[in-house]
Amino acid sequence: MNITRLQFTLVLMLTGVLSSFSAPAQAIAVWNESVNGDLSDNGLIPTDLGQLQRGNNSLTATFSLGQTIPDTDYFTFEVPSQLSLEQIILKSFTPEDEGAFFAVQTGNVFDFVFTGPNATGLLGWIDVGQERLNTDILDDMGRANLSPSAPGATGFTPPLPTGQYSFWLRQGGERPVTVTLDFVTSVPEPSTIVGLEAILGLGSAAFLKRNIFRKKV
Ligand SMILES: [Ca+2]
Ligand SMILES: [Ca+2]
Repeated sequence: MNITRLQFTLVLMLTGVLSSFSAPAQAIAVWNESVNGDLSDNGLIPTDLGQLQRGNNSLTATFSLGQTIPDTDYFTFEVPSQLSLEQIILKSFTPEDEGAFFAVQTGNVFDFVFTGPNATGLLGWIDVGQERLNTDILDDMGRANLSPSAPGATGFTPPLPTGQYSFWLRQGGERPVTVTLDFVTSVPEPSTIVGLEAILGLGSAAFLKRNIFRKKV
């Protein structure tokens, strides 16, 4: 198939765009309580982590609902424009025989309080333990609206789009739980190809996708 100079230029542009989508994720230490201090105990003033970066944004926190030293952790961050939150990977969870509760709200405050077995006001939540180690828990949080034990959450299907989100890490027992979470962002799937199809013609775009993606395998 012959392609014109304009089409060739667009090939180079498209190659650059696709390369940016496939760049390896970087591990970024956004917050580690052993270094940065305790996350806020007050949901109305959650610790502001700022904007997430592209790649893996790592957070490590220790929390407990102990009667002697209670410590819940609230934080908020922004998923900036051009990025979406694809996954939350549970990278570590100790001790192994404990459980914890994570929840997310939209906005920069976490004002939800339990008033019974009802999650109305939450975007999503999850009961989590070591059995979910090295798995994505964002999709599970999004299915919380289907829970019969605490119905009412809004629910969602990942990725979460650009916006402000607030989180609550809570443990129901005396012993502190320590977790590391990787908040994984990426550039949303390209609509660019669709636009280029209109410019190049379906045959040319299909040719490009076949050859560019074949190169990446
Ligand atoms: Ca803490
Ligand atoms: Ca705290």
